[in-house]
Amino acid sequence: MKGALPHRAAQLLREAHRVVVLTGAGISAESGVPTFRDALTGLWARFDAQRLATAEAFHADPDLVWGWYEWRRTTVGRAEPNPGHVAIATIQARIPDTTVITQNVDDLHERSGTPAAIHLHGSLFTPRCVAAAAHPATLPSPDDHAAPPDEGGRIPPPRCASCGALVRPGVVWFGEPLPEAALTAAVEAATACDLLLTVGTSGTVYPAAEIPRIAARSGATVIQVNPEPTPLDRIAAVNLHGTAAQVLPTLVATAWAGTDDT
Ligand code: BV8
Repeated sequence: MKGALPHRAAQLLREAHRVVVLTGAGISAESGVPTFRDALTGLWARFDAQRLATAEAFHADPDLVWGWYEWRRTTVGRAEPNPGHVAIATIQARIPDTTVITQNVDDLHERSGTPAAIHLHGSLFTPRCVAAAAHPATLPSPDDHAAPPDEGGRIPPPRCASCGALVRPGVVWFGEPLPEAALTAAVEAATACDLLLTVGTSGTVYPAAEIPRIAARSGATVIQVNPEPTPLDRIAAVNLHGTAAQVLPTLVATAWAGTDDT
């Protein structure tokens, strides 16, 4: 990360009035939560995430897919928010008109002081049954099933207490529509913002990947934080090539250096 870029990015952030922060799996990587494509180890190492994260895969082998999500939920439960999550909560404290939009299904934004993150792809913590009524289901407590071994295992999904249908993870699978209210709120925020900070997303999954592009087309300035180049490099005014837990605290400290108001 070159020296000059953070100062330009810090000035853009300090002068912003309406901010959107869009996060992908990379923001949770330094909390020990593997990114979507890295979350395939052990039993699932031979699978493609995009094929496993589908209704078809769940109906073909519910125990395999439910076991994967329970292993991921257990991993998230053992994780803590990292300084990148905390820096985003600080941005919200400094600039009240800040909307956090995440593609992630973990709860690390909520646990780091961002209570109302918009979850475009649902959550590991809101299971529902597969019936049309989509009855909300309670999560099995760890002793409801033998705790998955570290590398995970097949776990039969519970049955809905209301109708007896299978319970599924409360996430958006490939081929499923995003929650309408979440997507509408995200598009509205991206259209109205003057600065969009995109952190830890490959910008390849749609329609979430449209959000930074909508902001740029609406006249916002885009800053990207990612250790790797992505398709979003070309719409970003500043590309900070580094990790979230390293770059974001530096960005926030530089933006508000010398100001003691919080
Ligand atoms: C839909 C929940 C329509 C599940 C996920 C055009 C328009 C609309 C749709 C499409 C389209 N083209 C194709 C589609 C279909 C498809 C799609 O986008 N396919 C892609 C592969 C081309 N989209 C869909 O199916 C969507 N639905 O369009 O429905 C519809 C409408 C009406 C009726 C019926 C249907 C649904 C997409 C949602 C899928 N669910 N998650 C789960 O988590 O199990 S998406 C999943 O993948 C994650 O949410 C994640 O965000 C995303 C990408 O995975 P990763 O690569 O791991 O994560 P990310 O992209 O965030 O990349 C990690 C980045 O972090 C990397 O760049 C890395 O460099 C960086 N990084 C790593 N370490 C760090 C770091 N950065 C900072 N710090 C670090 N330390």
